[in-house]
Amino acid sequence: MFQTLRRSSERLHLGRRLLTRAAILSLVAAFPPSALLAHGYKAGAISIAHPWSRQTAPGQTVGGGFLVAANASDKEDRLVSVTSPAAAEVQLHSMSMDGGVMRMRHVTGGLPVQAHGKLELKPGGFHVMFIGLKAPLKLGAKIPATLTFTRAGKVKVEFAVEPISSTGPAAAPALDHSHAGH
Ligand SMILES: [Cu+2]
Repeated sequence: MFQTLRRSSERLHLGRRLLTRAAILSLVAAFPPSALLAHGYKAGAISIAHPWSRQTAPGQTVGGGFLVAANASDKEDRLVSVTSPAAAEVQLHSMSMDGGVMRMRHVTGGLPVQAHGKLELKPGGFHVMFIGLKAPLKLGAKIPATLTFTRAGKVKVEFAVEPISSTGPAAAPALDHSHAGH
C-alpha cells in the first residue's frame, strides 16, 4: 500500500516535469526563431531596435541598413552619422518615387528623432547606405557600425544580415505594437 502510494506520487512528479517542459516548448513555439534573435541597443534616451541589412550578391558594392530609433526624452535628437569598418563610406539616404522611378538621395545634416517619437529606417524610405563594401554581406553576419546622435552621442550597434528577400525586420511582430500610434 505504502509502496503504491509512493510510486503514484513519483508518477505525478514526473507528470509535472513533463508538463513544465511542454509549457516551455509551447512558449518557444509562440515566438518565431527570428524574433528571439531581435537585438536592441540604448544610448541615453535613445533606444535602437533591431538594426538589420540584406545579404548582398558577389560584386555588389552597396548595401542598405535599417533600424528603428526611439526617443524617450522630451527633446528632439538627431542621427547625424553612421560609420562602419565594413564599408568605405556610410551615408544616410532618402528614397522616394520620382516619375515612377525609385530614387535615393544622400541626406546631409542627419535625420531627426522627434521628442517621444521615433525615426524609422526601412526599405523604401530613409535608410543607411553602406558604400564600397569591403566584402559581400553574408546571411547571418553582424555588421558592426557606430551611430552618432547629437544628444545621445555614439552608440555601437550590429546590423544583422537577413535574406535578400527580406522586406522588414525579422522582429516585425514585436515592433508592430509600437506602430499603433501612427
Ligand atoms: Cu541608398
